[in-house]
Amino acid sequence: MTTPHTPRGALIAIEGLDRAGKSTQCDLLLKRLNSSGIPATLQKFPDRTTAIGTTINSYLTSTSHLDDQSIHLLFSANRWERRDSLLSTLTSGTTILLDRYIYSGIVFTAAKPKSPVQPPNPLSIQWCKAPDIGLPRPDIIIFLNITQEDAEKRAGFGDERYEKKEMQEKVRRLFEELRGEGSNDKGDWWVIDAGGTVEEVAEEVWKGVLEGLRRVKEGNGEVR
Ligand code: T5A
Ligand code: NA
Repeated sequence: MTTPHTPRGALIAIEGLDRAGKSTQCDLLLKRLNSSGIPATLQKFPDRTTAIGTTINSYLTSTSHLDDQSIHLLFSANRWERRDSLLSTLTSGTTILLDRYIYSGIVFTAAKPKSPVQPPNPLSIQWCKAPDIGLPRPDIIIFLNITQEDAEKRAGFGDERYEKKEMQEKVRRLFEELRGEGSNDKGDWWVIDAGGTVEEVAEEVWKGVLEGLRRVKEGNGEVR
């Protein structure tokens, strides 16, 4: 006898440069999914509500200092502390939207200028990826692509530590590098022009989400 089971939810990451409109799109998407009868929830990273997240928040708002390696590991730990809850939510049939995930974690650290006191190549992409190995992999990564010019026009740009032109340009190049790797691998990345109106971007994001849901339906039920 077969037991009826709930198909798992999809794990959908929304990534992009600072001010690309990730949080705006996540909020719209959450409403659209739930009103379409697809149970969904939102998980933002960094999750500033936990003890680790509080430390990350004071670092980002420049009220505290940490060395580059320590803050990198804290960003990762902030994802690990949510791993069990992500997995049980997916298993219960609820789709999860991730407002940033491991990809932001990798590129924002790897984009940092090298300090003369660090050992050789301490912030290589390989080093940056290591602590996140074993976290659930998204079914699709929706990348909101915005020009530096458009990002700077948006409200709030420049408030936090990494919102500087030079840093953002490096982040942009590193994201391109990561996407290049992903293109050999099931086309995980879904790149969207985020320079349009909120509604235009939302329509494109929706297509990416439907693709993510389709992949889960056709998959073997296991989280990747
Ligand atoms: N980080 C993050 C790491 O270094 N390592 C990690 O592991 C992780 C997870 C904070 C920083 O942490 C770094 C990366 C970041 O530098 P955060 O908390 O996600 O990360 O940052 P936030 O400040 O919350 O978000 P962003 O700056 O990235 O902005 P969003 O979410 O991309 O943009 P959003 O939606 O808030 O919109 C920005 C403004 O633009 C308007 C909105 O109304 C808002 O005013 N807007 C639009 N305007 C015109 N047209 C559109 N289509 C628009 N869409 C939005
Ligand atoms: Na945001």
